[in-house]
Amino acid sequence: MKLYTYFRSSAAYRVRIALNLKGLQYDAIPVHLLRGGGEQLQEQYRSINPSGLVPAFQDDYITLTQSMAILEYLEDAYPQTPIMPKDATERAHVRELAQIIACDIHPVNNLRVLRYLVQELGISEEKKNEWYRHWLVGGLEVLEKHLARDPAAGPLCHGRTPTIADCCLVPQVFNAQRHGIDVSVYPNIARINAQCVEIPAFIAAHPSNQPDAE
Ligand SMILES: N[C@@H](CCC(=O)N[C@@H](CS)C(=O)NCC(=O)O)C(=O)O
Repeated sequence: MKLYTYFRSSAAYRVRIALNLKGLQYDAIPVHLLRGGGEQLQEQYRSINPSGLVPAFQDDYITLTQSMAILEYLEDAYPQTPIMPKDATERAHVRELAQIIACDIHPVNNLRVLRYLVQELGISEEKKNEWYRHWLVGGLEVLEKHLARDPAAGPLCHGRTPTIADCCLVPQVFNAQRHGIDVSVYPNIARINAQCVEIPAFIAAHPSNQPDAE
């Protein structure tokens, strides 16, 4: 198995957590998002992932992009240590939580979007940071409301064992903290994150523990 990854990429971080939870060994192939204008945009990497984003994942004869598709593939192909509940309604619910992050928060704050705002639309660094904060804080507020009203939310997003929702939450909180956003104002998010970051699979997936960490 190969994972094309960047230590600080939150989408790759999701996949690293899932691989670790399932005890799967993989080769980490670093793709530097900033060096030389971005290795993710070079032809060599685009032949693997045409969208020029990390992660990309290879297993036997399959090449997959999109972190959420990779997480679901891992769950289907390697059912040991499940990261999804079995029940259909619970599964849908876990996907709902994960997608608040992966579909509603993350894409509008991606590097290429922020670059476009500054380089093509001429937005100042200050306005760019305001944009980032606006979508992140708004999304965390929504996620917090879901977790607060959900009887299935336990020590983790759904009960006691990590799911794909936790695989998404922890990297997003890492990003928020890196940008100086205080997540303690979201008690459920803060509590779940605090539990997760003690789990060895999450620790090993942390950006600072990656071979390409700077
Ligand atoms: N929907 C994709 C998003 C992947 C993505 O946005 N990756 C970011 C890093 S977290 C990236 O490669 N950014 C590089 C860029 O924007 O040029 C997924 O979930 O895999």
